[in-house]
Amino acid sequence: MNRHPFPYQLYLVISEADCPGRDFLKVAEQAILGGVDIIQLREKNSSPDEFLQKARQLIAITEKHHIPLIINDNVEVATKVNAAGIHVGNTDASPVYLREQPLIHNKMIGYSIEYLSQLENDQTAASDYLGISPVFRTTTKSDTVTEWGLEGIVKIRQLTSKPLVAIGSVNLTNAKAIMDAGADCIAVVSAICGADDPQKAAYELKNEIVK
Ligand code: TZP
Ligand code: MG
Repeated sequence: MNRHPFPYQLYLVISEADCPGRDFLKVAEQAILGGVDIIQLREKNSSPDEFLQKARQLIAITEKHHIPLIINDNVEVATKVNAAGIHVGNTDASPVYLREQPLIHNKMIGYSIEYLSQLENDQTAASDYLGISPVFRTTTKSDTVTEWGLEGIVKIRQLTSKPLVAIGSVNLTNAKAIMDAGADCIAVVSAICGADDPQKAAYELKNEIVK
């Protein structure tokens, strides 16, 4: 199976709450300077207005650095800021539905895989990349289903040619093994947002995975 190319390798998933005591916009910019090449804004506890405002602030930074901004599970925010894409989970608006919406249809659509059976449906086909969610259990997101592990990546890699983005407790120690198992990209929250020096953390992760 020919793998679909994916031009991004280090994906930062961020919310203001992931960066206590710090300006999340500064963390994002430092992460970009360190090598993050795609960012997702994932705001779970902010009001719709706050989400929109944060997206507006963050897209000013991602556009300045020419990297895509993906919005987690919010069509209105994604369209209003003209984000590059939208990321949805198994219980959100479906990729097939999003692909039919005039304002969304040509945006990048990411879709989290929590069950192997999701690979057999049209939703996967309608997506541009698949999230392996989570590759390892994480305290950052507690309501997860399957811990895929490296074996899960290998298995999913055999079943689809879509780009695979692994998320969940990804760090400097396991990043290379995750890529070697068949992921195209690693996504992190705490490995960068929780680091003393987000730019250095991003640089070290990127250095670990670039061939
Ligand atoms: N989806 C699956 S795991 C996860 C999300 C958003 C959180 C990953 O956070 P961390 O801190 O990189 O483990
Ligand atoms: Mg969701």
